[in-house]
Amino acid sequence: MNKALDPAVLAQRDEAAAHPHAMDAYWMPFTANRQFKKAPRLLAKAAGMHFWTPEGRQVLDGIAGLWCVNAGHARPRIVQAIAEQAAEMDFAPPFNMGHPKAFELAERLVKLTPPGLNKVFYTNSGSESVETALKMAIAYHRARGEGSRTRLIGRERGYHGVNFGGISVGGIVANRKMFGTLLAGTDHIRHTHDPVRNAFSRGQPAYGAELADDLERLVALHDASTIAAVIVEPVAGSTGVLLPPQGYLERLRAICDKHGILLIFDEVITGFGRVGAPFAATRFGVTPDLMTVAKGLTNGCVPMGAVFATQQIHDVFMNGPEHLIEFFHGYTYSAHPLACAAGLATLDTYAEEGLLTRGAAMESAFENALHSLKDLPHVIDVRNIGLVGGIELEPIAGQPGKRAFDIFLECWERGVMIRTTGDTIALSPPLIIEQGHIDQIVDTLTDVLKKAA
Ligand code: PXG
Repeated sequence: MNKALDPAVLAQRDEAAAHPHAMDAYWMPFTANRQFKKAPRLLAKAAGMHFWTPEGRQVLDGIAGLWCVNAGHARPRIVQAIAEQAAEMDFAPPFNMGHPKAFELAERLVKLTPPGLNKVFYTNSGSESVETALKMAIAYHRARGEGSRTRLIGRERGYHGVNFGGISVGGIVANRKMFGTLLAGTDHIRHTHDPVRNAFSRGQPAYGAELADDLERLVALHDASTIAAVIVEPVAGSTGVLLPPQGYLERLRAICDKHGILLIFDEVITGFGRVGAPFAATRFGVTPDLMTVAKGLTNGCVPMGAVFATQQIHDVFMNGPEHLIEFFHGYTYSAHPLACAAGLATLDTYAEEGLLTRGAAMESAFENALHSLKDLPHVIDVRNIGLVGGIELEPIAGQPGKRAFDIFLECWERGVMIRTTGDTIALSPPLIIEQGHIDQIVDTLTDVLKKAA
């Protein structure tokens, strides 16, 4: 039943619209708070490809919530699994205790991961997955007698969540500059964005594999014996949808192997079907040593993240006295029963509907639609893979980010939710998207870009 038409829901909605809550107390994350509170954009309901505002206005979800609701909103099987789990067992301590669904979910997950990544450590977010992977990398080297390998290498423009480790290896200046000295002993390789050579590439750009050699520069500077790991997003999302140049990830893998450096793929965005395969590692045929995920793991319904590790990394930890904890790390809500139930139901939904590869089937339709924007005013690049797309706009002189933000506001008014980062529009719709939705997104963008010119 469509609850939007349920009289009780409509009455609640009228009530909410008539008496909006005061907005002072809530300090909103990654939001222009003052701008928002002057003209709030409230969401009250979601189903399938859509949100609805409290007044009942329908908005097409062009970004899967926040790159996470991969199977679409309010999928009955997932909703039911969460409700049943809450009633059956709301919480179970994860330290020295377990519950069946935590093990079942891990077994199911490692059937999807690239061969070799067969251990699962649960967290509650992408940021926590990143911290966990970085700690695992340093502790792994120490446990195998190479305690000098503590340095963590990220990449310029990288996004790895907001905790101290993640912003230290991350490369987005606004996320770093306010927070002091960050974690000691990090460094960054160059980013791969090269609009001069690669603008309007379809899929992986042709130029830039050699940028992986920047890791050799850091090895020469710091010596490999001090470097624990390199972390990259196989496709960078938050920084504006940057694809790996052809051959780049393979080269990074080879340099890591040559120097005994662990390779971490941050697949918080790319995991669970976003790039047309279960993981970007699957799609690109490059397997990391550690892989971080979150978001699509539970279809965004209950917070959950995870780190996948190789047998070899795991086994290095398993060598002290058997009654002792092997890895001093974990969270109260690791393997939360509601999250595990949501995760299992999410994997069922993905499998039943073939969603983990649907992005590949829809890729050319999505690609053609996005690239039809190529000649519109101020469009300087279009990038895409699977069901993720980036449309880069020329910034307004002296007002970086403003052009894209205005486009975002206008699309919202016209019933399409997009995401912007700097002057790049990011699209990452639910994987259940149909041609009609693609047309609606691109037609709206076409009108708005023309009007804004
Ligand atoms: N790693 C990557 C690659 C991410 O994209 C995180 C870690 C952190 O995840 P949590 O669950 O702690 O937020 C992310 C998160 C955007 C946007 O619009 C992207 C993210 C979060 C919020 C906004 O680009 N990615």
